[in-house]
Amino acid sequence: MEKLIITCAITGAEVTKEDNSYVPYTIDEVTREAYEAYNAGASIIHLHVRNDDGTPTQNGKRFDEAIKAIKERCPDVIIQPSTGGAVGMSNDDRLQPIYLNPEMCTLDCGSVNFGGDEVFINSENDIKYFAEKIYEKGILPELECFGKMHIDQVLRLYKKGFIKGHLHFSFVLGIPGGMTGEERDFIFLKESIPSGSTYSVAGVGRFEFKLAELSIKYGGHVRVGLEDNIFISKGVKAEGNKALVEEVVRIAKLYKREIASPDEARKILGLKV
Ligand code: KMH
Ligand code: ZN
Repeated sequence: MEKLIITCAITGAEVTKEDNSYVPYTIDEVTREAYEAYNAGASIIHLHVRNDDGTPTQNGKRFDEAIKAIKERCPDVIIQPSTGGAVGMSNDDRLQPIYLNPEMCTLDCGSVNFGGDEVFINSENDIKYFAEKIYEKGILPELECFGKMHIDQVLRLYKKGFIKGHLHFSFVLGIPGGMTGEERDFIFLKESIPSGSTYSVAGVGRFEFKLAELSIKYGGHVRVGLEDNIFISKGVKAEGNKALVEEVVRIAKLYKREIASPDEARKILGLKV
């Protein structure tokens, strides 16, 4: 089986220090969390940035500062900035980090309810617009799918040439309003993608480790991190992103699945080494 790519989503846009005091806001905090996750086994850092007060931002300068600081401590790590940002941000605001020429970024492949009044909007035309800008820069998008219909959307856009090259999916399951993360959901999704493509699974909340284990078992890849889940076990808060990555490494050992270094992850994803 291919080595396991672990992505760590260190901060996101929604969780706060009130939820878990390790959620990083400042550049120093973001760098600490990325460094510790990398040392624990993460080869990709899924990156959102915040202002020092914790509010989410897609400001290009803030991303630049964060990426430079992370690269100084972990020079070979793959940085995957979010183009999702936070609910309600404009498309051009969300796209700011791609102008820093990262190797990867996210491409959200459909709309989804985010609980309460929040709707994360990604219309078909939005996806085409993001894809055009992302491929123009030669960036590999991680295709974030919150349910089966988003995979179908990707396949339609692939046929029409709007999405191209290697298909690397991320199944994000367990969002309130999105698809749940039961085993049957995971199996349905992994069997719905074309052969030759790769996938990673991000289980939100209680689904995080259950889905990580399934993906490890079936040859997929895994995303964990405080963006998705703040607990290491029921009712016990994780002491940072490092603890979440270490738990994935522990499960991977049980299945004799080796962990990919950043360069090994690049090879699996078809990125330049
Ligand atoms: N924060 C969510 C609204 C992504 O990074 O591309 C969107 C999100 C997806 O986190
Ligand atoms: Zn994100």
